[in-house]
Amino acid sequence: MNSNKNIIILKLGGGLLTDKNKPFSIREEVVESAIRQVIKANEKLILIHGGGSFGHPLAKKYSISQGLDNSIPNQILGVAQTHHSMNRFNTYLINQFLEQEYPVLSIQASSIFIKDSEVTSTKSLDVIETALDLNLMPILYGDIILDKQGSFSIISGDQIILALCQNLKDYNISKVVFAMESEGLYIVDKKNSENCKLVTECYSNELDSLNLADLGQKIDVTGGIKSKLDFIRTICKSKIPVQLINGLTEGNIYKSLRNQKVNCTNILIND
Ligand code: IP8
Repeated sequence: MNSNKNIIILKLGGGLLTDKNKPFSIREEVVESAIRQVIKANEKLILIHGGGSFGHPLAKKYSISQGLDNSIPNQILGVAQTHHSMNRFNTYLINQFLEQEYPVLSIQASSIFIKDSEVTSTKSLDVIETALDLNLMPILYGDIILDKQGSFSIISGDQIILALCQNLKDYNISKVVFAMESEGLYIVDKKNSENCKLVTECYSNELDSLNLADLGQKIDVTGGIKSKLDFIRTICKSKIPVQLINGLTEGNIYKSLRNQKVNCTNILIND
């Protein structure tokens, strides 16, 4: 049963925090600014981060999201390396919080989620809820996920968010914020098709009918913008609004966490 304990889920996109084209490269100033804003906002939240250049190149090299394939040399080693690489990236973020004496707890998705063919399940999210009770901010990240059918895959930050939206018991998620590298969704301007216009507000059931502008979004192993829209629709079905913000604009993360006005895309839920 949901009590009145409200939290926000914030995802810091991997493309925001790292240079996806250069393996193992952290955009240090972006990370530092994001962490500073999270600490300053000091809201109860679960932080999720993506894989960026620590996850996607390795996951792609070993085709991890396609599952076990004995024809791929060293694929199992690749699973271990992908997990470890994400762990290293996560440790970098955790260290920054701890240096500022902000209590955070790293939780590995590969330890609390398992797949059985297409279904992702978890025995319990108690560890996350108990951490929240203790004001210990849980940080989860895109990871590898094992499959009971003797295989494995990738669990993206977005999949983790969805699982949290559907399974947290004692916390009410007031919104999910995706900090990305653009203000949100852009549509082709009807008056001038050369231009595109930011969608500042739209209902989740309107997402399908948007004439989205192609901003050349990079496709990653977990699906890029199309799959993000599918996740957003499903999150909204749990009656949770979604906000897409530009994490590169100084102050946006803080403002969003404090519910201040941000130039961004707000996806509202239908009653
Ligand atoms: O960046 C992917 O997480 P995402 C994680 O949230 C890996 O899609 C390991 C590629």
